[in-house]
Amino acid sequence: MACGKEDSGRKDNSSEPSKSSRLVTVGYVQSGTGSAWSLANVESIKQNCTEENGINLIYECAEDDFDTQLSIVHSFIEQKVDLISFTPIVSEGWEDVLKEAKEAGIPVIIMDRMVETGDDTLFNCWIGSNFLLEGYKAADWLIDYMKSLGSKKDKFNVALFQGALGSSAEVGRTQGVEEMLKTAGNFRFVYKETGNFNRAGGINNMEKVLRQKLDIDVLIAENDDMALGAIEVMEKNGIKPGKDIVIVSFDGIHDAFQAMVDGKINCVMECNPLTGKLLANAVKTVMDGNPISKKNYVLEELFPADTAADYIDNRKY
Ligand code: GZL
Repeated sequence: MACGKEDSGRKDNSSEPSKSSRLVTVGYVQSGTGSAWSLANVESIKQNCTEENGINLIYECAEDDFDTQLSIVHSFIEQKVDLISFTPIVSEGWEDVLKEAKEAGIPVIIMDRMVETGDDTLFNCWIGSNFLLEGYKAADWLIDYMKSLGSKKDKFNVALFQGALGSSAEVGRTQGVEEMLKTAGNFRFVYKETGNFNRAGGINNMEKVLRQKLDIDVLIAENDDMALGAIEVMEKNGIKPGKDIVIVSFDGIHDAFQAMVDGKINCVMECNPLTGKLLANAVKTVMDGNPISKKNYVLEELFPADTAADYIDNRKY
């Protein structure tokens, strides 16, 4: 199928078959693949954005480099793809390239993380998670859990391992947990650093916490890969994860559920990566010129450790 402008379904085509019934060329660029979550997300997109579903997918990965991601989106515009989609590494800095796509008449679907452009006409729709709510839910659970331990401490020391700084996932989770725990009054953040959503980041930060001889009651890791890295370091140093240090994490990958079953993580806030079908459906809707909500939130739940055994066998990532 030509992916030229005239074939991209943006004209009135009432007399022709639905454009979405013909192959649509979609340029998709993933932020990176450094976490199990992102690998599951890529798999879901590749499994659903297929020719059987009317899509010719051009898949690229920016490997967590924002300039690379921008240049890949520019290349999609030059290739005159029918539609552009991406998971923005960071929220800022998207105005120019999105204006270029708009001027080229190429629709844009943003996945997972959000962009901050101040002009939501620069994209057709967004499908992803409510990261602020994720942070609130995780913190809310933690407040009750620490109360249930009956500790005599008036303040709990918290280490926060943040995700990729400036990503809406990191911004939302950080804001959510900080607001809730500061309001609760009996938590203080004694360590706060990014671990870039990867296992090495969890290892490096936990080693730094130990070098600084910080007395930590709680670790909040903004994704499971960092939590699992931290657990590795804790166990090497005779610290019992989930007991000596309460651990709350985000994503809900299988290994995190196993860690909860093993008593090493106390609670996981799910962040659903299985959005490939939602993207494929949104492509059809947009290319047919049908209305679509600007923001589409995926469903996700909070999993305290005592529920993990009931769910682990059904986890899909
Ligand atoms: C959140 C997603 C985050 C995950 C990390 O939707 O952008 O990026 O929480 C991933 O695991 O690296």
